[in-house]
Amino acid sequence: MLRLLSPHAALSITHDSEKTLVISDLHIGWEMSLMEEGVHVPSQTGKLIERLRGIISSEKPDNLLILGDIKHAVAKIETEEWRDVPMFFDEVTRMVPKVQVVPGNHDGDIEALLPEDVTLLPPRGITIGDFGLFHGHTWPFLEMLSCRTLIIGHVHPVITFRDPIGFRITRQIWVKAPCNSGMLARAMLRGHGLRVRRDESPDEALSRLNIHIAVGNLIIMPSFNDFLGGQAVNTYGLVRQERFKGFIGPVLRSGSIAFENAEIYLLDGAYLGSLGRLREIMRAKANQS
Ligand SMILES: [Mn+2]
Repeated sequence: MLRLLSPHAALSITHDSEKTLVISDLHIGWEMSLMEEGVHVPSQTGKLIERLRGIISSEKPDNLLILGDIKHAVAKIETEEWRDVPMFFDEVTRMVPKVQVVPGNHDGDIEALLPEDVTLLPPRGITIGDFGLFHGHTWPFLEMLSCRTLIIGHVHPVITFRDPIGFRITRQIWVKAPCNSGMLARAMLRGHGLRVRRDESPDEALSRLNIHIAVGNLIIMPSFNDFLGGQAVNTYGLVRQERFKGFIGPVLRSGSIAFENAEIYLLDGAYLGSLGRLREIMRAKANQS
């Protein structure tokens, strides 16, 4: 069973009487990269820890799963990260019995920063019951095609619009999109370097591997660090913007995700409508002005 923990960028999955709290995209050390731009923002790590403490004390999960991008610097470890990442895990491992990390694209060398009691999972993710969870910058395990729902982070989805005065409003969102399982299966088989014979369907190729396709939708999590920038899904869409093409990850790029029919929710749970409808509103406005 999955629950969105509004108003937080967090969800919980209960499976076999174990409750897992899931968050994504902490980007610890992000303030340092702003500093290089000349903007001085004090470390936000303490705030992230306190917010997480609040959620954990009310939800009482057995397990905390962090879906990638713990830290901000991609390949190296910044000075501030050497301090803040261990501090974060030091606090967090005292709040919850088990902590697991799926590495994201920003988590190069993350092992060096993780205490021993934190489990580092493979970048291809983890399956919990009917849910397949991975960061989103790389293909997940092929076996996850048999999960009903895939859950990723990575893109920090937001919605943005202008009010009548012209002020820009940006809010973090949840995206729940239908997924064409056949198309995704074909793309994933290719991504894993497996050939589908011309005379067989992806279903047949996968059933030879004992995998039965069940995937029906994809959830994109908002970033737990609410200070970060995000991708405005209603103005540019997720895949269309050229400079994000490489970034967006193979699953979103596969053409199998029906973004136009995606359901968009604010963090407080309010349903805003389908992404297609929200985009239409944007386009109509643009034509007016
Ligand atoms: Mn990422």
